[in-house]
Amino acid sequence: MQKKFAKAVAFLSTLKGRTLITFQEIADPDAVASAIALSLLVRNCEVRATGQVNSQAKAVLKSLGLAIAPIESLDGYSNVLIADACTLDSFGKWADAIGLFKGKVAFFDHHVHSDRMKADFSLELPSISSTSEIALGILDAAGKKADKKTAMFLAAGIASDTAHWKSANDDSFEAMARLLKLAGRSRQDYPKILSLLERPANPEMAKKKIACAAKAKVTEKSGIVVATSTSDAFHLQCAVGLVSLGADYAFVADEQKGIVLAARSDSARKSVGILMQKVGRKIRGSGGGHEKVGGARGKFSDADAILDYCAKVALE
Ligand SMILES: [Mn+2]
Repeated sequence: MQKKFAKAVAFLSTLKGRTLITFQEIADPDAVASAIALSLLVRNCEVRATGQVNSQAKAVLKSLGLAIAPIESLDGYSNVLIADACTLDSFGKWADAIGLFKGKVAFFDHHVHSDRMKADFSLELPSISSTSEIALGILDAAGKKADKKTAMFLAAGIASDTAHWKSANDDSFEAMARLLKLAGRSRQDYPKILSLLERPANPEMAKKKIACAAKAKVTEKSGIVVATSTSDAFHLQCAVGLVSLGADYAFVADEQKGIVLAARSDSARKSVGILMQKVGRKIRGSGGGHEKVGGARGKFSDADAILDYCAKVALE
């Protein structure tokens, strides 16, 4: 791992000209934090958003007195660095421009995906629970200490991406302890992070999650429960909702958008990212994700047939 971080430092030190650092369209605290951390290592760079940041990232930015402007154009940049994403379709309206970008492109990510973008450099570490930990590893390898705000943001990135430690490992706890000391503004940093990440529930999301659960189909084999359903919004939250009701694996499809989102329980064994690579191939698109959540995008006209396929691969 140390060698990989050192390679990333070496790559970053070769960059010439202006550098854009960005992340997925609806960026979470992990994406924004790792982009900000990488910016400490690149001369002449700007962190800009491809779309919006989510409500948690917004809350953290506001509490730290930071703001991130949207990308206006790729003209004038010699390099584009991507934090916490590895596929072009993550970038919404900027997908084509980033795909056609003539300068250097690199990504730093912890997702697994079957359709990774081409890059001049990539650091892909799916065994690490957040890109914030990857960014901290790169800062360490460069001998650069995170300032207080960056440390606080990285701590929020880890807390949010590990879903409050559910997918954490011993390294995550060590990184978190160190970041909280670096943030060091008060002894209240951790409760502050938790309060920023706990955004008020969105009533529209609650309605979609309940409707999705109400029409779910349940399959059980040898004690493993798979729930499948459809929704036209908040797909991932719907899948996570089905898992919170007790499903080991949950898949939520949307025929119109050609997507399937998935989640699994802590006790289920299969990597959702790897399952969704299979599902992505099945729907003539691509898929991937994390150990416990993931998604696939492609084309299908029969959601029931695809959801049956999802249940089959989860149970086989
Ligand atoms: Mn992440």
